Amino acid sequence: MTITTARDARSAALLAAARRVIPGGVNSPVRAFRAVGGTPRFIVRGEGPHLFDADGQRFIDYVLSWGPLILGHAHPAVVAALRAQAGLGTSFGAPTEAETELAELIVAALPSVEMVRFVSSGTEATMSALRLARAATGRAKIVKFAGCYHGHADALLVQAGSGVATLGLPDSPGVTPGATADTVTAPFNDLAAVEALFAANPDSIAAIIVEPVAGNMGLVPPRPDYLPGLRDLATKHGALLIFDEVMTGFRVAHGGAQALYGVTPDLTCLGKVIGGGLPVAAYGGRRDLMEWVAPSGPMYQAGTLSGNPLAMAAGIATLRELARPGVYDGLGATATALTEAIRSAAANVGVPVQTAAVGSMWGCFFSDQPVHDYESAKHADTARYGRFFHAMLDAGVYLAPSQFETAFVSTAHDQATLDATREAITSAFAVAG
Ligand code: HOZ
Repeated sequence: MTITTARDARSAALLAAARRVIPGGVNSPVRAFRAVGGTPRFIVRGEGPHLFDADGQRFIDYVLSWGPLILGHAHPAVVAALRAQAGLGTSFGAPTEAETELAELIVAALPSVEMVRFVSSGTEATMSALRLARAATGRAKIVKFAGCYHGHADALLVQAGSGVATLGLPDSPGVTPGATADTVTAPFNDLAAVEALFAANPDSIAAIIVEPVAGNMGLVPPRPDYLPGLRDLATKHGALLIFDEVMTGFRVAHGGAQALYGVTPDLTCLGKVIGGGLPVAAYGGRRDLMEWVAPSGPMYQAGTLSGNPLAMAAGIATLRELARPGVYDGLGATATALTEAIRSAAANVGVPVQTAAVGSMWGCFFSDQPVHDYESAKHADTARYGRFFHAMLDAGVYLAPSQFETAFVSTAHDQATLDATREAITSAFAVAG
């Protein structure tokens, strides 16, 4: 039973209406507050670091549309670019110069990406990158890691993080055994397990796909030897290494996790930040691989709204802002300050907590054990997270409604925002314990 309060009465009414025509009343399960209880807030407006809900409340937002809004809500440069493009037309289904411009910004920033193909969602990007890896290697199997989430394509919905982890689903009905027969899994941060998969599947693994910084089982950074080790294993066994940088691309560093950790993947998936809040994703990589993609080569992949001009305009405006000197240092300092605030407030009330920050991604687990993979992430106290989440919400701070997600900061999160969040953290620990 959902208890409605004066603070969420309008959201509750809107949810009831939505539930009549939309499954669960939401268009993506992670929005539904299922793991924390209560009413998902219906949002009417965003501005800078703030969200405003249908009941007239203001929240400091650390979800930021699940990562894309690295400049905060309604950044003037993004809004101006969208206004200008909207007046010229919203979709042509034909090439535009803006597609080349955004592609050039990406190629210039990411060391491993020589060519890029735009799609409309992260799911499409990972699904297409896998098809490409299979086409180029002539092999069928893929390695994925428990707790990593690469969108909802059938072959990747195996031991998946994000909403699948939040809802505690073993696997999804509708995904046939055939669709996942070529997906083999290993624990994150465990190189020996990957070596064992290669030994058990000789000459048949097309690719390893990994979130270089896992962000869909909560935030779990890679161990220092992990990404270089995956690179070596892929090369040694003739497989491709795919970095799913949908979350980390242009977020943990201008050049993504591959620049931060100095590891070169063969293919990269992007999304979120590159669309500046509009539906854009991409896959890219070495020229010889990307030239397999139709019409250059035989691997088919297409999309009516791919390279959509509004989305390109928002992406270009965002990446231009991110090229300013010092942007990533500032973002990283804010994220680190937030984890320090959580650690110190937790210590004051004797609550065990593990925190992590990588660039502008940050997170915490209510656990007395270090978290390095999905098993250790699942050890966290999700009931305590739920209490903390609601205490923060009551104090005006909007976090992800699940222990198994990552928090983000934007360039709009200034000192005043940080100070207000610190106060909220202290009061939330006092209330939620
Ligand atoms: N990667 C996002 C959250 N972990 C996806 C958001 C969604 O599923 O709606």
